[in-house]
Order: sequence, then structure tokens, then C-alpha cells
Amino acid sequence: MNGNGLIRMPELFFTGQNLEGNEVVPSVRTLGDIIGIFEDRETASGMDMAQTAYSVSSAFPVPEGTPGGLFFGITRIMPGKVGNEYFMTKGHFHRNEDTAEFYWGVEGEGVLILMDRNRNVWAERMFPGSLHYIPGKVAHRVANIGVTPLVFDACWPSDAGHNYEEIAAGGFAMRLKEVNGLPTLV
Ligand code: PAN
Ligand code: ZN
Repeated sequence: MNGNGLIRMPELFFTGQNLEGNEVVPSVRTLGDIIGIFEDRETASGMDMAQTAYSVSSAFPVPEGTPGGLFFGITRIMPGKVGNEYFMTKGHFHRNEDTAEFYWGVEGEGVLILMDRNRNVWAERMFPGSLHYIPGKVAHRVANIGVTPLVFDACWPSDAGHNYEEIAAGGFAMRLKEVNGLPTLV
């Protein structure tokens, strides 16, 4: 990859909706992996659990836990719903509670759902070019409210870590549902 002189090719690059290059780590969440986050279990039971709900391509240039480093990931959420709830990420607090994160919209239409430590919930529209600063101590989850894949990028500290257990156990205090054709927090 490297040229002859001092000017080199980058180690990472985007191809369409994906991240490629040295040591990109892909991960896939099937509907079966995340089905517990949805409310309508009856509708869920009739759905294909093997289908991809979302995938993430990540770059970890330093070991997990390194202070001062950064990680980068591209998340692609498929369009779809379980009953009237949109396909969405599991969502998490960072284990190192003070660590923040940037998300930004690349393709498609989404909603970033946020919840603070007092379980106050709010949300922000995501679209190509939208930029979202997620402060520390704020849980974050993204739903695809469109009919095409939702693609967003994320950059977070390498010592952030992920606390999924708390959201798996207690969820968010509000759910994003389609009500009369519109995404609504209920
Ligand atoms: C993101 C998320 C990614 C997938 O990179 O990890 O969008 O969402 P879940 O991790 O909630 O399944 C991030 O927030 N990193 O900290
Ligand atoms: Zn995060």
C-alpha cells in the first residue's frame, strides 16, 4: 500500500457504506441477537431471526482500554420493524462513564435516542451530514426510520468500553414507535 516516498496511502478508506483497510473488524447483529430489545414478542416470533439487523465495521488502531486513543466505526442498520418499533442498535452506556462520542449521519434516515442517568430520554434526527455529540453518562441507541439502510459513523475513545447489561436489563425509559406513520417517543 505504501508509496516510494514520504507520502503514503492511508491505511483505511471508505467504499460505499463500508470501511476497508488494515485490520478492519466486522461484526454482525442478527435479529435473533437483538430480539430482546423489542416489545412486540408475538410479531417477533413470526420473523426470520437469521436476517441481519445491523452490522458494524470498526478500526481499533490501539488496544482496547488505551487511554487517549480513538476508535472508529461505521454502522449500517437495515430498514425494518418489529411490530411498530424500528430496527435499532442494542444501545449502551460507556463503561468508563465520563467518555463521550461523536456520531454522524452518512446515508438514510434515523433517530438517535439518548438517555441520561436520571432516565430522561430525548432524541435527535439523523440524516446525511447530521453531527451528534454524545456526552459522557448518556446511553445511546439508533433506530432506522427509513426504507433504505441507515449508515452512520462513530468515533469514540479507546478506553470507553461498553456497558450493554444495564440497557439489556432496564431498557430506555421511552420507546421509539411508528404512530400514525410518524416516529414518536412513547
Ligand atoms: C458505536 C456502536 C454501534 C453499534 O460504534 O457500538 O453503533 O451499536 P451497539 O454497540 O449499541 O450495538 C458506539 O456507540 N461505540 O461506542
Ligand atoms: Zn458508544
